[in-house]
Amino acid sequence: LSCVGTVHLPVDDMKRLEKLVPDAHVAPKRSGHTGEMRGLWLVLVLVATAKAERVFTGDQVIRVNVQSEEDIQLLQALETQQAWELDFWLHPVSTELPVDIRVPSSSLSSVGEYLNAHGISFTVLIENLQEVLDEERAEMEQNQMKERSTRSFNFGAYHPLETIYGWMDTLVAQHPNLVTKQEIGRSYENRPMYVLKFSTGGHKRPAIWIDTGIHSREWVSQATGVWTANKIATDYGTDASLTSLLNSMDVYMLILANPDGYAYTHTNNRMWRKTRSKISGSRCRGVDPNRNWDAGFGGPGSSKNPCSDSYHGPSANSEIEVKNVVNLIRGHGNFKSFISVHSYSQLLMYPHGYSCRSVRDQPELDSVGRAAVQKLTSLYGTRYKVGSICKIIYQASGGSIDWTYDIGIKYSFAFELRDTGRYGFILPANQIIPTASETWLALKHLMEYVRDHPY
Ligand code: 0X9
Ligand code: ZN
Repeated sequence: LSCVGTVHLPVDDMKRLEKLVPDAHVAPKRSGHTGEMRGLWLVLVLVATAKAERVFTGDQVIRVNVQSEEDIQLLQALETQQAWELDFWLHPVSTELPVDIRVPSSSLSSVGEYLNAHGISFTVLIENLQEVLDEERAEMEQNQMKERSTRSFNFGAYHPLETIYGWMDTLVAQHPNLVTKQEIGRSYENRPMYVLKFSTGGHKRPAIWIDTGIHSREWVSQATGVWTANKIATDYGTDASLTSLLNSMDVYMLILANPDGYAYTHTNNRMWRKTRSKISGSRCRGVDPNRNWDAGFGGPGSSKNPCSDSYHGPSANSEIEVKNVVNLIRGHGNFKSFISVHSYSQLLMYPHGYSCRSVRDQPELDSVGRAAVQKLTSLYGTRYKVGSICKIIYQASGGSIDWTYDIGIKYSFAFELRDTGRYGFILPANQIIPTASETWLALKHLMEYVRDHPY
């Protein structure tokens, strides 16, 4: 991959950065460009337009070194302005946390000047986002051909929605006495939303919920969901602890919690995070499905601007994808644990996000979380932080696990999987299986704890 680790770009090098970056709306005027190359560019641009797929040529992902409260305020001002179309992968919240920003190529010089003028330094995490995306796409297509010829499914690869839905049927067919597929409703664009239910019998046994991919661009989340579902199905009957768990409890997995968004990341915009619903009175589409739950809805850490990536939506549960889950959880009434899987940052979090005051079960949730993360780390040494959403990342209102906790599902957790920013949302496929394998140890610990602590 073309990613260079952390190439330090001192403030003095800003001039060089500017030279590297063509100005907004001006054709690249690098000296080496021949007419032929320009023709090639044109073809590439036309092909991309025909496919309606957004390209990120020259976009960079930068990591800003935050030193002071003043820096945070300056970055927050940067986030509120919309002219430069910045995509904050990690938001400016405290001096302890990095701030990662995808900067469109046309805004690189402006952003550079802004940071430079305020004496804020940064490093480049991804030099040319499109190169990394091209690599990811090529790898995916290669894998698709291989899977077709070998009639197999590669858990170490990213897959489009249709392939994942097809694989679900295979899993159900292979484990008919354990796994069923239930449609919990349709998405805004009328895609079915499937839950995989792992059950050995009984009626509405105490249950554990796991969802992945509520934010569509966090691909390692959905891929981890697929691997995990397969792991549960294959280990039942051989892993004694998992077997005992499934003999008294059910597990529900919603692997594509945001199917429209996921399809859109494959066809139109790899960086899409939200749903795809139309917002009346706005040219922008989509609601952040993790700001749309009925818990502190519309409060701090969510946006009322439909063009924002953290737009909370017109009302709580306005998104059918959220509503479908709410209906299932409420209708069931016996969920003991709700686990939502995101990426990235390597965190295991518990409620609340809408408030920084400790919840009643804070000590217990914290110690269970710590024990789970210890298991995770034991596999490859991957380091995780544990804490409440509000305290370890940022205040965020309308999140799923806040709602589930507040309706009485005590063991509500959210993961932020790998990495800590080298690749961010574009985690290479060769990290899927290691990520899923280590996460499994934490998930298993949480599930066993829930089994052993009925309430
Ligand atoms: O901001 C978010 O929604 C999550 N971070 S992410 O970068 N994946 O978007 C964190 C939210 C914590 N989880 C829940 N509130 N469920
Ligand atoms: Zn997320």
